[in-house]
Amino acid sequence: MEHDVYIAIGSNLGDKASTIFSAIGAIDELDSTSVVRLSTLIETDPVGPGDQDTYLNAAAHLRTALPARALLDALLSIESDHGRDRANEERWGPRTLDLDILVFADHTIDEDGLTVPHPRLHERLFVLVPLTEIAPDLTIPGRNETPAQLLMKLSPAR
Ligand code: A4P
Ligand code: MG
Repeated sequence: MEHDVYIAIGSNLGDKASTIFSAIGAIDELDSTSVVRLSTLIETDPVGPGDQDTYLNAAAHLRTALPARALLDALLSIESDHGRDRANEERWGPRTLDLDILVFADHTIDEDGLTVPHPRLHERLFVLVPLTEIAPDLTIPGRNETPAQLLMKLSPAR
């Protein structure tokens, strides 16, 4: 069975745009997975410690027959293939590529190493802006609100 999945993509190290396009290509080549839609790449100020470069952020709509855990493992290995070095980085520090599962069909998952919908989705402008572009009316499981509604709540505070 195929699932509609939404992911967040971020990069703030190296050639950010090339990394993102290459990662999208790699995702499209995964078994029984295709990229349906990619948002505009937006430049965003870093949320996190210290003196980091700006990010390029995007969101993508995928269709996949992979289970959520298999998709996560595949995304983590695409991150490594693009120079992500988790062993030597700090939380929310610079990274070549971050691929997060935002929404996996109507599933809510809370397992070791996998929480879906993504627990910080609703508070991140850099996630909600591109997600609103590609899926304004998607109902976020567990929140029963759309990206557009979540974005409107967030905007006045920032
Ligand atoms: N994990 C659990 N749930 C998921 C999920 N739904 N999708 C686990 C992906 N991974 C998930 O991830 C750590 C572990 O989370 C993974 O091994 C996986 O098992 P990570 O990629 O090392 O950490 P992360 O994504 O940096 O962590 P976190 O805490 O989710 O960070 P956020 O909240 O996503 O923030 N500023 C700008 N402007 N743009 C950004 O993209 N990103 C971050 C990361 C901070 N500041 C940013 C940006
Ligand atoms: Mg991540």
